[in-house]
This record gives sequence, C-alpha cells and structure tokens, in this order.
Amino acid sequence: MKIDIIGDIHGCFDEFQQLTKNLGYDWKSGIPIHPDRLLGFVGDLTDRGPNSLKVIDIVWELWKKQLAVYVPGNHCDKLYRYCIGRNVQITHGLETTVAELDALTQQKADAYRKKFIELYEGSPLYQVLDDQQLIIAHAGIKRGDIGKMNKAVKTFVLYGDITGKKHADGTPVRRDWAKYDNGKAWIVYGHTPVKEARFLGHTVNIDTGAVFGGKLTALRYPEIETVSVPSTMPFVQEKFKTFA
Ligand SMILES: [Mn+2]
Repeated sequence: MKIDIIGDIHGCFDEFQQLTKNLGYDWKSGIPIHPDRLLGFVGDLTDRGPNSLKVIDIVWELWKKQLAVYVPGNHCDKLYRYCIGRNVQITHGLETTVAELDALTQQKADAYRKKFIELYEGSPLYQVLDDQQLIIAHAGIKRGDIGKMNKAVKTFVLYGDITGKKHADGTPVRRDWAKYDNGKAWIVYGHTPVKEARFLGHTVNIDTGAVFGGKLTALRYPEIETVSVPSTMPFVQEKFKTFA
C-alpha cells in the first residue's frame, strides 16, 4: 500500500491543505484525492488550532469513502466523550473546538458531532496495515501489545508510556518508549511535539508541533520520506520536547 500519514493537525486546516497539495493531492472535489495513495491520520485532529471542525469534516469524508485511515488521539477521545454527553472538562484546547460548535446552529453542530462520533466509533485504537509492516498509533505502542486491545493498551496508545507522575508544571511524565523499541514493522506516531520528525529504529514521531508554530509533517510510506509545511501559528518553544 502507498499511504501518506499526517501528524497531529490540531485544527490547523490550512497547513493540512497545503501539505496535501504539496504531496500531489487534488482538492477540486472538495477533499484531497491522489490517484494511487491513501491518507493516514495519527489522531489529535482538533483543539487549540483555528479550524477543528473543517478538519473533522474532511477526515470524516475521506474515511467514509475509504480513502483514509484514522486512529484517535487523547484529544479525540476527550472530544468524543464530550460529543456523547459525558461531563468532561473543557480545557487543554477542547475549549476552541467547543467554541466552534457553539457558534453554529444546533442542527449544524449536531451534524459535526454525529460525524465525529461515527469516525471515532468506526476506527480502531491503532491500525495494523500492509501485512503488519505498518502500525499507526497516536502515542505509539509496545511491540508486545500489537494485536491486543485492553484498557492498558488504550491508555498507552492515547497518552504514551505515562508513569502516573507529573512534572513541576503539571504535565505528565512520559517514558521514552521508542528508545527501547526494536522491531521490524514501522510504528508511526505523534503526540509529543518535536522540532524534526524523530526516527529511532523503525519508529517515527511525526508530531512536529503544527499548532505550536512548528511544522505539519507527513510520512510517505513505503518510501519512508517526510514532507513538511511550516506552520502559520505563533512559535511556542517550551512545547517542543528535546531528547537527551
Ligand atoms: Mn496527543
């Protein structure tokens, strides 16, 4: 299979559109179409950026037409719980997506909620593709968990290898699982913003912090090449993780 996997978009629709155009996708039908390639999404489509609903709309339509695969991120999980009426805290970026919904008529907002619920419920927590040679999981996955679906796996793929401890600024401590990974299938993930796509063995983090003024990055598979577009958002240095 030939697929272009897109990092965490977080409502940065313009960057997404430009990136797919640069990758040779045609938007004349209203969605990005390539003659022989699919799109993949590592999750965290929404929150913090300016156009979360537009991103939902396009990804839903691609997914519905089987032109895209999607896995949820932690922001998607929370937005899903919001959409089904759970009592979630409208913080950490969800407030921007909710504000977009609140600006619409009830009917239009319901239509977006319905699409997002359908996309979320219709997608697995992680994708195993191309005869198990390609894995897409929002925050990564341990090799031994591939094929399993349980609460611990869900926590890992949504939030990463969290320890339960917190840094002084309140953000969770995450172990650097990719450093110890060793396996043949490609694991493509996002979740932790880095200035450049981070390759370690057969893992690659393609969250280059589009919403924090970095870039939006795609990984072309099976070529294993990255293509990025610069972000139009203000640069927020402290959001980018550097590894020792
Ligand atoms: Mn995330």
